[in-house]
Amino acid sequence: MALLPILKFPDPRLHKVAQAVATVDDRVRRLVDDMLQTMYDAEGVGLAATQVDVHERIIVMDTSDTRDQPVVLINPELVQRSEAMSFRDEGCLSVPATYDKVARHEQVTVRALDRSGQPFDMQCEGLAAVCVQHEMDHLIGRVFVEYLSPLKRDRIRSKMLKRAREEQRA
Ligand code: GNR
Ligand code: NI
Repeated sequence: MALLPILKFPDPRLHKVAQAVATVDDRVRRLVDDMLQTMYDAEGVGLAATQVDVHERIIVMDTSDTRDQPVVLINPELVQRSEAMSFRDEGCLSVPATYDKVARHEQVTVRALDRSGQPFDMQCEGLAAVCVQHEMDHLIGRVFVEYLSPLKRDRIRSKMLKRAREEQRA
């Protein structure tokens, strides 16, 4: 297993659209394992392949308190969304130290392939529902800051570019 570097906003590669996985083979399983290790190491609740510069429809998540319930979603599709929406604070490993409220469907059902290539449905609510929608946005090149006002987004962009410059000098 390996830790993968996570792209940081405003990297243009975060806006690429991921392609469906054709076959769930050992290559995909190795990537999934590396993504899980990267997610746990970064203390995230989810990670989309886009964030590690792999533009395939793969998500890993773990919204358990005990951090021992990994979920793998390959070629995920939302098959149900509640009409009810709610605003919750979101953060993103690609936008460190930035949190703001985003409107999401309260409940969603996601259909995906697991790591053995078997299809399954998962009903989500609470943090898991927020996380699934956040990760599926990554797969279509969308970062949560795009839901914020242009003013906030530009402030975040400037803050991130400043941090990147400082890290380069350090
Ligand atoms: O770790 C994460 N926490 C989080 C909190 C609220 C809403 C969404 C998330 S996802 C984020 C990890 C990440 O960036 N996934 O793409
Ligand atoms: Ni994210």
